[in-house]
Amino acid sequence: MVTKAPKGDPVQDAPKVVAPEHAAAGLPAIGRTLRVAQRQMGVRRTALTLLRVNQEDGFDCPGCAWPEPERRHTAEFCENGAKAIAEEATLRRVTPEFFAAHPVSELAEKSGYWLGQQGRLTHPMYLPEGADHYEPVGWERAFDIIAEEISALDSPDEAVFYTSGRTSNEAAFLYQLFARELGTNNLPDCSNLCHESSGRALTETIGVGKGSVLLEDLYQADLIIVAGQNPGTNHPRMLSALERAKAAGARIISVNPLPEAGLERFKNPQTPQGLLRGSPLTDLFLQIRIGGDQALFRLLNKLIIETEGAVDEEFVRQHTHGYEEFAAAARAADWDRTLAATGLPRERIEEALRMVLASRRIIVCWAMGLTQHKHSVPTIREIVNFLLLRGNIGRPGAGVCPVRGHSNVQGDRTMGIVERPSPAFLDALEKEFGFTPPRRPGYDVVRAIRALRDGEAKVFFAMGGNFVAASPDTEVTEAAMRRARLTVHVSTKLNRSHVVTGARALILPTLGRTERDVQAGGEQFVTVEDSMGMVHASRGRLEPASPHLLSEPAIVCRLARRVLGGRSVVPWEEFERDYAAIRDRIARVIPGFEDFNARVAHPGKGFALPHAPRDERRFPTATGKAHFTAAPVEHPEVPEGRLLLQTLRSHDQYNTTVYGLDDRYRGIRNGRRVVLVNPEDARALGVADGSYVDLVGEWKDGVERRAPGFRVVHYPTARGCAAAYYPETNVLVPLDATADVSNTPASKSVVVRLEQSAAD
Ligand SMILES: Nc1nc2c(c(=O)[nH]1)N[C@H]1C(S)=C(S)[C@@H](COP(=O)(O)OP(=O)(O)OC[C@H]3O[C@@H](n4cnc5c(=O)[nH]c(N)nc54)[C@H](O)[C@@H]3O)O[C@H]1N2
Ligand SMILES: Nc1nc2c(c(=O)[nH]1)N[C@H]1C(S)=C(S)[C@@H](COP(=O)(O)OP(=O)(O)OC[C@H]3O[C@@H](n4cnc5c(=O)[nH]c(N)nc54)[C@H](O)[C@@H]3O)O[C@H]1N2
Ligand SMILES: [Mo]
Repeated sequence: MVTKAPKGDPVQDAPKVVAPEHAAAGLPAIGRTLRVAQRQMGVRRTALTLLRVNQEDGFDCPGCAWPEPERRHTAEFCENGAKAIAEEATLRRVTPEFFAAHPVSELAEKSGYWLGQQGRLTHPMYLPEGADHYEPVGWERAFDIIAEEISALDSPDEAVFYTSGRTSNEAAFLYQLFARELGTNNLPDCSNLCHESSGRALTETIGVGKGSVLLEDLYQADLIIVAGQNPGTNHPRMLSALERAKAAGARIISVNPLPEAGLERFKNPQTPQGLLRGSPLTDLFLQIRIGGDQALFRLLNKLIIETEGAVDEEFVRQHTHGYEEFAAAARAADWDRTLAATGLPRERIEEALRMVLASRRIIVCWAMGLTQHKHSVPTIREIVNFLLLRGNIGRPGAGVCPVRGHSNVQGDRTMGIVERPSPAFLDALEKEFGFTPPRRPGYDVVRAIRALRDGEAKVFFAMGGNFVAASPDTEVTEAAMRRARLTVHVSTKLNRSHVVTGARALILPTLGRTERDVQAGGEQFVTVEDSMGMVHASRGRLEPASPHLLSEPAIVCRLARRVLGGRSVVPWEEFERDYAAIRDRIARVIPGFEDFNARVAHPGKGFALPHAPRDERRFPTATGKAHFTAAPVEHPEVPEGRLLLQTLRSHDQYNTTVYGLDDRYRGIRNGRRVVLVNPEDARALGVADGSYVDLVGEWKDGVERRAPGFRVVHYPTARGCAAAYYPETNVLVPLDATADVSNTPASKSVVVRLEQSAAD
């Protein structure tokens, strides 16, 4: 057994392990917040910036998509929101001199953490074919290069336009408008890697692919189930909402293979008593095996159906379709198979059932723990079945709550960033602008990678994000990217996608959320939509990181003018001048945005987008009713001697942006190459705590995927399961291992074996 770290980045490969914490937030979080922020921004800028987060006249936190409460605190942000802001408002800079000093071949050897730590991008940069150094380039020349490569394509479908979820509504609307006027629906986005499974399952069953609850509903719920989500790290402000819900009488069940600190106890830094004592949040912890959720909810559904008077028959009769077929499938659910699939003791499920039956109003919240499996779509449909049975959709205090990731990922979809747009949306675009948008479906993320790999796509353009690091099957994805003719990234910070490029590459530096955006028509603001369908304005206040930055809307407008030239029928110049002109068009194209400008004119006064199931118990499906569905129950099969690995986030990262090397709540310090393994499994496999292993992925294609040099940490995860951080483990997720229907990479269920790391 090797007990020493293998050679590698000495900073990153020296993890230390202490006991995990059992409570989230509290005073240490405040202290840490300020220290982290001051390191990047200095004291004065820290105070100025953090006080503007999520305030009525300030900017929307670029962290997560959790909504802001009506009554706001002066400090309406959290430790991790502050890290996201510090990362953007940092005083460090990546200048042309930096690129002159560091060839791309050298940068490609650096960790993502190192790249991100270098600071904000200040100039448009160009990597000519065959060159090893990025060089500064003027904006006009940059757009010429893109136009040159796009006009050399045989079809607009050879270009791919990716979006990450920080892009504002205004920029997103323009971006899809440009792609469609060019003639393609190739608009993959981070949703394809994220909540696509939720969108697909919900659209099919309730007719709207978004959550059906508002913040107020949480405070009225009797029971909140949080499944496959780690809010203490990824949506910390949700803990305040859960605390308030509990104070109003709600009970909470958490369903997770890991005991996550935030769900155990929450020390609210905004109330004195919270700081002192902290409140326990979870009433019942179901430590489920990875991928066991569909089986769990199916059995609960059977038990509800078999309980006299438990089904809301009136609701089922009036508002739903497919009950009989579903009920027959549910009755066939079997205790033994469920216990095997979930790894749960029978008493725990019985306790959960008692809590369900005692609750009139139930909300189910979830995130990536449910969406990134082969059977994610049927799992989420089963949750819909569960809620429909007792009439828990379309009444206060009840409903579905997929907790979205990026701060505007939901808004981007609303604006038409989607590779399979609805005919109604395309009709509205056509009517408003007078060109004929393409009707062929475009590529999602996985299909875009295949197209690049196979030489069918040649230009890759990204509005934000870090496509190469966020996508699965790192080696395949990087090779695909290198085959492109041109790769372009509109970015704020340096990342891996800038150094694994096509033959030519461009980096287009842009303004962040925190920064002042001044155009010919004056100072601008943008709008965003949170996880609960609330739309509001966001206005940056800081001086831009460099005078050479353009805003995202300005970049799209200039790109469109240059690429489309005289054949465009869209007034790009007017849109760049004044974003109100963009909002006027959004108001005419997208339902729910009527009087858009008037409704966001008053600071802090956002508005809720309509949601038929929530507002009127109306289900815009094919039958006009909510659909029960009866998919066969699945769960991942794990061969003897193997573990089921989930790839997840540490407390010190934002997706591929690594803020630091600690995962405080889980007791991991100074390192990210760790694999959490249940001590019993570790003993059975003969891997000692502190030893080093390679994670070797096993999949049906027979290709061996290897992530070398992970320190084993004995950790109380569910039996048979393991956990390690993304993106270091993306190399293990096969491109073709995706969720049925949604095509989302199954990055929470990777079968691996642990191999001793080679001694050095
Ligand atoms: N600070 C910070 N905030 C973020 C992000 C970030 O990286 N950092 N990312 C943002 C984005 S884009 C997103 S999508 C969200 C992600 O938010 P989360 O979904 O909370 O993120 P993950 O770290 O992937 O955590 C997945 C959780 O699901 C559990 N889980 C894994 N497999 C299963 C399963 O089969 N069943 C069940 N029941 N649970 C399971 C894991 O143990 C873990 O608690 O957060 C957003 N907010
Ligand atoms: N194995 C595994 N893979 C996963 C996941 C997982 O759980 N496991 N999660 C998936 C999920 S849920 C998601 S959402 C994706 C995330 O995928 P992406 O959204 O593509 O990745 P991010 O890491 O969020 O992107 C970070 C980059 O965005 C740029 N950026 C930041 N702010 C701005 C801005 O305001 N404007 C612009 N133009 N650029 C900006 C910066 O340059 C930064 O380097 O990853 C997915 N990949
Ligand atoms: Mo996400």
